[in-house]
Formats: sequence, C-alpha cells, structure tokens
Amino acid sequence: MKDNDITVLSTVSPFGPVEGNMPYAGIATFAGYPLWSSEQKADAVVLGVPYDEGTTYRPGTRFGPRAVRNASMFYTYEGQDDRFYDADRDRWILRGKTIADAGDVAIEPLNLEKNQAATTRAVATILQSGAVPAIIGGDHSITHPVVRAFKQKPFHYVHFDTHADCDRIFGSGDTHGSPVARIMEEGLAQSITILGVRGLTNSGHDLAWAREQGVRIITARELRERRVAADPDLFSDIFPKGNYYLSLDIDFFDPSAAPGTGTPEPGGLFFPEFSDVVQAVTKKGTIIGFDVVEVSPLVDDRSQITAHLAARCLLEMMSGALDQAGTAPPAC
Ligand SMILES: [Mn+2]
Repeated sequence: MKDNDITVLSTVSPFGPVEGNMPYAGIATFAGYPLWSSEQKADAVVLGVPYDEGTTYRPGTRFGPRAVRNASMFYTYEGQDDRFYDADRDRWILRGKTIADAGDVAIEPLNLEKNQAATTRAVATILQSGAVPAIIGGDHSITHPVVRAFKQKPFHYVHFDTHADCDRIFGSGDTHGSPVARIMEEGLAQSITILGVRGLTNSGHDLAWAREQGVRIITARELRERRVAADPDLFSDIFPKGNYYLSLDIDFFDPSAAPGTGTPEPGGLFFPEFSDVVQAVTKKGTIIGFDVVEVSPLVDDRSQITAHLAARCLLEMMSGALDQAGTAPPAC
C-alpha cells in the first residue's frame, strides 16, 4: 500500500487492484474481494444465505456467512493480482480471476416461500451475469432453492455430507435434512453422488430409498479406502464429463477439524481428502456452482477453525471452477 493511501477493502473501486492487506483490517467481504453489483462482469460471485429455520437440532447457521467472511479475511495478505500460490500443489490458483461479493439474500423470518424465492432469484441473477455462484449458508435447506436457479444448465450434483439428506419423515418439505430428496423429486440434477456418509443419524430406510433411486452413496469409510490421492482415476467411473454443482455440508469433516456445526459426527474426513475429490471432479467436469453450509459459529471453538475451514474450502472449489488444470507456473 502506498503512503497516505486510505483504502478500505470493500469500498475500493469495483474490481480495482487491492495491493494486500493485514487480515484484521478493513470491512470483511469474502477474502477482501470487492462488492458486486449485478451490472458487473465477474468470474465468481459470493452470496450469503443466512437462513437456518430448516435446522432440526442446534441452530445458529444463520451466522455462517458473516463468520466465514470474517475468517476468509485471513487470505488477504497478498494483493488480488498475486493470489494465490498453493504451496502444497506448487501452483498459482485464482490468479487474475475477477471475484466479488454480493452480500446476503434478504431474509424474512418465518417466510419460507419468500426466502426460497429470493434465494433462487439472487442465484439466477449471478448466473445471468455469467459468473459462477459461490454460496455460503445457512443450513442445508438452502441448497434446494439455490440449485433451482440452474434449471437452464443441466448438472451433476455432488453432496459432501455425513448425512444423505433424503429425509421423508418430516411434514415440512424443506428441512436441512431433505435437500437431496427435494432435488431428486424435482429432477433438478442429472445424477446425484453423496460422499462421506457415516454415523448413526441416517435413516436406513432413506439410504435404501436413495440407492433405489440411483443415487451413488460413498461412505466416509469407502472414501478413505479409495485413497484418492494415491490414484485419482479411482473416481473416473463416478464423475462423468459434464457440469457439476458441489454442495459441502461442513459436517462432512471430522468434528476435530470442524466442531462448529449443529450435528457433529465422529469418523469424518479432512481437508486433503476434500481437496482431492474436488480435483478429481475437475479432471472430467466443469464446476458451475457450489456452496458451503452448516457452519454454526455459536458452537464453533474459540479459534473459529470451522469458519476458517469453510473459507478455505470455498477457495478450493472456486479454483476448481475457474482455473484450468496446470494453470500458470510459479513465478518469482
Ligand atoms: Mn446436510
């Protein structure tokens, strides 16, 4: 930053260069990217959906978007032209990409229909602009109105979750335990793959039903045993060519890595496994939208590690969506 420059990250001229920043300074937008307005062209646009009335256990995910934005400011050390060098994979990601933050969907308490319509409309606006929507929940019920916006764009749906989210027992159709059932019923996806299923809070009847409908279910145990990193082609039978929407319930991860969620379940996965699956998808498919849901800051620990993990996962999926394989070599 130049001397005497007064720069507030989220109010710099739209898409103008930000030259780096201390992560604890400024108003929190997603990773310090500028605010978006619908006339602007961007490669990806972040949208929060602070809605958690679909929760069936501990609430609090309405605070997810704000907590994830706050945590994502950790990634603002480098200016926007120098983001990001992925040291683990020895490559640049999201370099030169135009990313912006659209803020949150306006929520009206106890008005499910209105909130769902507003969510679908907001995502459709982002899609119409040509950008990839990057969604922060909210509880998992938000994924249903989000993917409704993709009606003109056929996609394969990949669901990272402890739970299969095929609940059919609750009278109300849209809880955070039912997005997969709704997506299936409305025929919104070309195929559905669920990864990371485990624990004792899935209904055996629902899982059998989902498999009968042709849903591919890969348990947490199977995912570990497949060892994606050792052989990425292990997933070539699962992820055909085409467009993909990825939905990440943060309870996919082990509670030791993601304690801040309403329904923690032992035996979960970790970031490297998630990252490997995202890479496997990008080998054959094109990611056209994605979400992270179920981050509940009220039960996160003091390090806010769950919100940090969610921010990192958003960047990982964003890179999967925007970067071509083998993008720009490292430069001095
Ligand atoms: Mn879920």
